[in-house]
Amino acid sequence: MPKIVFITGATSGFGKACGEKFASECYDLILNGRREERLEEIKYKLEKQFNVAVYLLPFDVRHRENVFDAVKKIPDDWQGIDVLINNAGLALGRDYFDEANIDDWDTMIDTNVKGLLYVSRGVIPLMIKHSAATGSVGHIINLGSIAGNEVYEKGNVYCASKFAVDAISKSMRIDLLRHGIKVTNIEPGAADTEFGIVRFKGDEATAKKVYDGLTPLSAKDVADIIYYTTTLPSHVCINELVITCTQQANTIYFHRKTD
Ligand code: NDP
Ligand code: 8X3
Repeated sequence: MPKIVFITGATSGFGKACGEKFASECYDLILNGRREERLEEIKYKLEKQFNVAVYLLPFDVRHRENVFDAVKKIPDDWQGIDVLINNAGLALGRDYFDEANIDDWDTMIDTNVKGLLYVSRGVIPLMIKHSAATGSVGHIINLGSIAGNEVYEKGNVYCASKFAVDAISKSMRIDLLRHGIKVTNIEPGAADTEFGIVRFKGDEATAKKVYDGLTPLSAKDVADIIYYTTTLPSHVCINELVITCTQQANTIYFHRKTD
C-alpha cells in the first residue's frame, strides 16, 4: 500500500515542490489549495510522471466549515493519512505596526494560525485511526519560519503568526505523544517562491529585491529537507529545523554579493 501525504497550499512554492518530491518517492497525494485549475494541472502531471494517485481537495483553509466538510468527504480509501504538511500560508504587507493594514493582519492570522488549526483538528483523528490500525507512525509537518524565532522591523503580525506555529507545534507534540505521532516545525529563511509577490501584492520588482545579491533557498531545497525528515527511523523525530541559505544568518543579517 502506498503511503499518503496530505499537503495544504500545494499550488505553488514549498507545497508544490513537496507534491513533486513525495510523488517521486511513490507517495499518493491529497492536494489542497484554492486555485483549482492549478491543482488539476499538477494532478495530471504527477499522475503521469510518477504513476501515483492524486486526490484533490480544494478549499480555503480560513473557512472552518469548508475545511471540516472537505475532510469529512475524504473517501475511505484515502483516509489512511501518514503525513500531513500544514504549508498553506502567507505574509501580507511589510509595514510599521502603527501604519499596517488591519485586513492584512486578519488574513495572516486566519490563514497561518486558524487555518492550520482547523486542518489539523480535522485530519489528526484520521491519522490516529490509521496509525492504531496499521502501526504506522503519523507525522505532522508545520511550516513555521525563521520569523517564528525572531521578529524583525515591519514583520509584526506575520512574525506573530509564525511564533504561534512554533507554540502550536510544541503543544501538538506534547498532546500527541500518546499516539506516537511525530511533529516537526520547519523554519525556513528567505526562499524564492511566490511568497514575495503575495506579500507585496503583485509588485514583482519589490518582491525580487528581497533576493538581491543572494542565492536564496529554492522550493526544492525545502521540499527535499521536509521529505528527509519523514525518512528517519520510527523512534527518531526532528522537532524543529531552521533552514537558511548560506548568505543568511538570521532574519536581519545577510551577506549580499554586489557586482
Ligand atoms: P507561495 O505563495 O509560493 O505558496 C503558498 C501556498 O499557500 C499556495 O499554494 C497558496 O495556494 C496556499 N494558500 C494561501 N492561502 C491559502 C488559503 N487561504 N487556503 C488554502 N491555501 C492557501 O509561498 P511559499 O511556498 O513560500 O509559502 C509556504 C509556507 O511557507 C507559508 O506558510 C509561508 O509562510 C512559509 N514560509 C515561506 C518562506 C519564504 O521565504 N518563501 C520562508 C519561511 C516560511 P492558493 O493561492 O492556490 O490557495
Ligand atoms: C518568510 C521568511 O524572513 O521573510 O517566513 O519572514 S521572512
